[in-house]
Amino acid sequence: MNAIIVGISGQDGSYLAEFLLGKGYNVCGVVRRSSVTENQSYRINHLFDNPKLKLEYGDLNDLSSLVHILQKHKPTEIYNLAAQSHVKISFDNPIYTCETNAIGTLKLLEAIRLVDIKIKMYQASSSEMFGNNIDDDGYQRETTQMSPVSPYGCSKVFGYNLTRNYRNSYNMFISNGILFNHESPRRGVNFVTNKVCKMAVEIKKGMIDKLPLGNLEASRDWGHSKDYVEAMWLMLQQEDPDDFVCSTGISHTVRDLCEYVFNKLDMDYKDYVTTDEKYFRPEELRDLKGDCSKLTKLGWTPKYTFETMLDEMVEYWLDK
Ligand code: NAP
Ligand code: G4F
Repeated sequence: MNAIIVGISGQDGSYLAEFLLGKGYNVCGVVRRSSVTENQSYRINHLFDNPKLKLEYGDLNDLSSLVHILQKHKPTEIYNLAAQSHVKISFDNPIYTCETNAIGTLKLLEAIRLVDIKIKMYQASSSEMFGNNIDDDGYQRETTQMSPVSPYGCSKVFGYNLTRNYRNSYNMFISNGILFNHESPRRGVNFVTNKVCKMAVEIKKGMIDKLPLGNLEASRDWGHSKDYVEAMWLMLQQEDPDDFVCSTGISHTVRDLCEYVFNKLDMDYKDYVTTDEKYFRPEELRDLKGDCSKLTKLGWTPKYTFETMLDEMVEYWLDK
């Protein structure tokens, strides 16, 4: 039970590390060199006393670092969570996004092929890959056609296709989790849920006056990261590798999100939320709603609802 998490310092990486350590795994986290290490590790500082956790410097863009880490830690499972994960920023930095998310994934696949082809791999694929395609019943699922509408979505389709190609060509155990949006108090504050929770609390405390947002009508299927990392692990415990959608099946607009969070703080979002062109994307993904029935057949069910997740996030910022 040796797991490597590439991207351990991110939202999902930190919850997955907690989950795997709780199951008795030896966990090696791959972190990038940063000039401000304390900022980089704030999500995982509380795990540092655990002797089963080790960190290694490495980068998805550096094949030699990946090969050395795999040779040293001899993992049975690898979770590839590393990415430039912000959709809007992928329009500003498309080449970096594709080099990391697409070619970086290829480098990890090659490292596994070079070191030990029997290592199981989880690939963090995304509902962003579907773009604006929706099945007739209003859902996206494993069979829905993929037509991404952002450099990020394109990079993830590359990673998804390549992992399937390696699975079929070399008989490797690689599963894609096609995860819909998932959030938590550990979510980056430039993603819309945590931005709204943090800034609504700041308005409540009199620290700021307004909350500028982009498209309020976009709708997303929002779940909790803690629930979704359990699904990642479950996918690697199956007899055979496969691809699975992970979602709640319920979607809300950004406007609904604002209404819920501001109501919770006894405020009316209409008094504070403004729109600013700079938060709109050149091409927008309008609606996401996932059908995760294939995954629920493995026994997965989310514990959080949209409301309990936002309650936790608002409480976090109130405490802070
Ligand atoms: P996140 O918080 O942005 O974390 C991304 C992680 O990747 C961080 O640890 C980051 O390290 C690391 N990273 C970035 N570039 C790297 C590189 N070149 N080499 C090594 N590590 C690198 O993202 P998340 O929300 O946890 O998401 C995890 C994965 O799931 C990502 O691949 C994301 O695209 C995918 N995904 C997320 C969602 C979602 O709603 N959260 C949905 C579908 C798919 P630093 O701390 O050094 O930046
Ligand atoms: O929170 P977001 O930035 O997440 P987005 O773009 O859906 O991407 C997230 O989910 C994907 C899964 O589908 C992941 F693969 C990806 O890594 C990431 O985790 O934006 C959500 C929606 C968008 O429609 C955006 O246009 O909120 C809208 N929005 C409106 N105002 C805003 C804002 N988004 C951000 N980040 N900031 C705003 O001010």
